[in-house]
Amino acid sequence: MMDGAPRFRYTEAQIIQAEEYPDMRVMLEGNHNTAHNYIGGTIGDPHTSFRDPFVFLIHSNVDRLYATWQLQPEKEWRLDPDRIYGSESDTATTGTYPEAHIGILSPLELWAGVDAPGAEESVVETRPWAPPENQQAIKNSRDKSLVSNPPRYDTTVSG
Ligand SMILES: [Cu+2]
Repeated sequence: MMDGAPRFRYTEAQIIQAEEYPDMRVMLEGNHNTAHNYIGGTIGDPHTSFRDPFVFLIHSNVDRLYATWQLQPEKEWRLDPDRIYGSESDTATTGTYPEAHIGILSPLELWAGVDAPGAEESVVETRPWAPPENQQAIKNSRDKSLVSNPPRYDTTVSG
C-alpha cells in the first residue's frame, strides 16, 4: 500500500498531446495499470477486477481520456478507423492464451462470441452473444462504430 495519491508516470496533458496512437496507448495503459495496482485487492487482479464496482471509475476515466485524445482540434484522422492506430493498425493476436497479446484486428469479446476465429480462449459464453439469442457480431477495434463517434464528456481537458 502506497501512501498518498497514486504516482502516475504521465500527466493527462501528456496523454492527450501524444501525436500517434501507439505513444498515447502506452501512456494511457501505464496510468491505468498504476490505478489498478494503487487500489489493489480485487481490482489489482485481472481475473477479479470487474467484480469491484470501482473498476468502472478507472475505466470511465480511460474512456474519457481516449475520447479527448481523439477529439483534439485538427486531428480528424483519429476518427478514421483506417488511420487512427498508425503503426498498430494491422496487429492481430499473437502468442497463446493466457499470455496472448490482443491486436487491433482481434475479434472483440463478448460481442464476437466464444467461437470467433482468434477469440480469446476459455471465455464464458454470455447472452445475448450466445445461445439462445446468438446475437454474435464480429467486430474488431477498427469497426467504424467504435472509432468514428467518440462520446463527448462535459469535462474538457486541454493540452
Ligand atoms: Cu483496467
